[in-house]
Amino acid sequence: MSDYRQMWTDLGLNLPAHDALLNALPGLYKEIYLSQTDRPKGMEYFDFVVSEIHGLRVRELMDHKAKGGKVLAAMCVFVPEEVVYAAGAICVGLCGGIDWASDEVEKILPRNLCALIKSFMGFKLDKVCPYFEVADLVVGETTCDGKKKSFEVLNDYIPVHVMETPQMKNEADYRMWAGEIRRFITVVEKLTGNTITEENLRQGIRKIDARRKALQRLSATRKASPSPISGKDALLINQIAFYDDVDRFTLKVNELCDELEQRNADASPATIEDDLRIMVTGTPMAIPNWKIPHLVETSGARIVFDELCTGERSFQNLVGDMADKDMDGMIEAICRRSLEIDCACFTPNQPRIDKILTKSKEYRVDGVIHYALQSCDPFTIEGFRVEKSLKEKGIAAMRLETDYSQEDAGQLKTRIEAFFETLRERREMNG
Ligand code: BJ8
Repeated sequence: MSDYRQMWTDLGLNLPAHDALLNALPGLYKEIYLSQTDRPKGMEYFDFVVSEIHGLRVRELMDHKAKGGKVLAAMCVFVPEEVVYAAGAICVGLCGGIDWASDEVEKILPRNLCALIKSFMGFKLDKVCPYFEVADLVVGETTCDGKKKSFEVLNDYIPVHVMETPQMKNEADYRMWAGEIRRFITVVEKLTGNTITEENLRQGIRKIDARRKALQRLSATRKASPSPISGKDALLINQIAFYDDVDRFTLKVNELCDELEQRNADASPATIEDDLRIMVTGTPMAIPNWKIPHLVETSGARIVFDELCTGERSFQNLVGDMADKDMDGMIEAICRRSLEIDCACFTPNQPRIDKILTKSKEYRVDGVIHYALQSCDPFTIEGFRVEKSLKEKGIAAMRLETDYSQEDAGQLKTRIEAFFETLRERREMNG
C-alpha cells in the first residue's frame, strides 16, 4: 500500500490505534483468504481492494470531496443509494465487523448490545475508520431498537439523519416508507446543493440496479455443483460492494462471472462434489467478520447461498426499468423494492422463511446454518421459527449464536463438525 499517512492525519485519525487495526488485517486475510486453493483469477481485484481498504478508495472519496462532492455513510440496505447517486454524492457502507474500543463504547452504551453496533461505535469513538471521518452525513434507520437508540448517541459525534423504517408491510407502511424516501430526497438535496430530477434519479436507479444484477449473476453461478467459488470469496465480494466505486465494482464482478461461468461450462458433469453444500442465513456479516464462513469451509463444506444483507438480501430484486416512469413512479418503485427485503425486524416475516425453503431446494443445499449475533433480538428470536420450519420440511438446520471474539471458535467448530457428520450420513442414506 502507498503511504497514506498524511491523508489519515488530515482526516484526524488516531494513528497509533489505526496502525493497530490495519496491522491485524493482513495476517487474518492471509490465513482465511490467501490460503485457499484454486481461487478464480478474478479474485485478484478484490484482494487488491482489501489490501487498499483504508487507502485508495478513501483517497478517491477525498478527491470527490475536494471537488465539492459529498459522501454519505449508511449501515442498512434500506437506505436508498439511488437517491444519493442521483444527487452526485457517494454512498459508502460502514462496516463494524470486529471488536474495537469496547471499553470506551461501554461507557456510553450498554454492554449487552450486539457486536455490530458496538463495533461501529468503537470505530467512531476511537477514530480509526476513515470512512466515518470522510462522511458528511450518516444515514441511520429505525430497524432494530439497538440501532435506533444508538443513532441518537452517534449523533453527538457526527450528523445522523434517521429514516423511519416500517415494521410491517401493510399499505400504510408502504405510504409511510415512500414518504421517508421523499424526506430523504430533501435532506440529500440540501446537503449536496443539487436537485434530484427525473433524469438523474433514473440514472441512479440504473447504476445501482446494474450492481445488483452483477451480484445476482454471481449468485447464480453458485448453483452449479461444485460451486465455482468459495462462500468466503462470495461474501467478501458482497462486503466490498458496500464501499467500492459502483461502476468499477460492477465491471469487475461481471468479469469474474465470465470466468466462473466458463469454469462451470468446463466442469465435467461426472465430477462428484465432496464438499457439503450449505446455506447461511441470519445477521449480516460486516467486513472483516469471516469467522463462521471460515469454520464452515475448513470443515468439509462450501457455502453456496447467503440469505444475509451481506448477501442475497442486498441484491435480490431490482427497482426495474424506469424508462417511462415519472418521479412518483420511481419513488414508488424504490419503495416497493426495498420493502421486499425480509429483514427480521419485520413482523410477521413469513416471506423470509418461504424464501429460505425455496432457495434451499434451488441451490440443493445439504443443510442450513442460522447465524445470529448475540443480543440481536430480531434474528435470534426468528431463528427458532426458521429452524422449525426447515425441519418440518425435512431440511437439516442448526442455529449458531456468537459474537466477534475468537474464544468460542473451538466450540463452534465442534458443533459445526457434528452437524456436518449428520449431513454426510443423510447424503449416504439418500444415495
Ligand atoms: S435490513 S438485517 S442491514 S437492519 S445485528 S444492528 S438487526 S441487533 S443489521 Fe440489518 Fe438493515 Fe435488517 Fe439488513 Fe440490530 Fe441485529 Fe445488531 Fe443488526
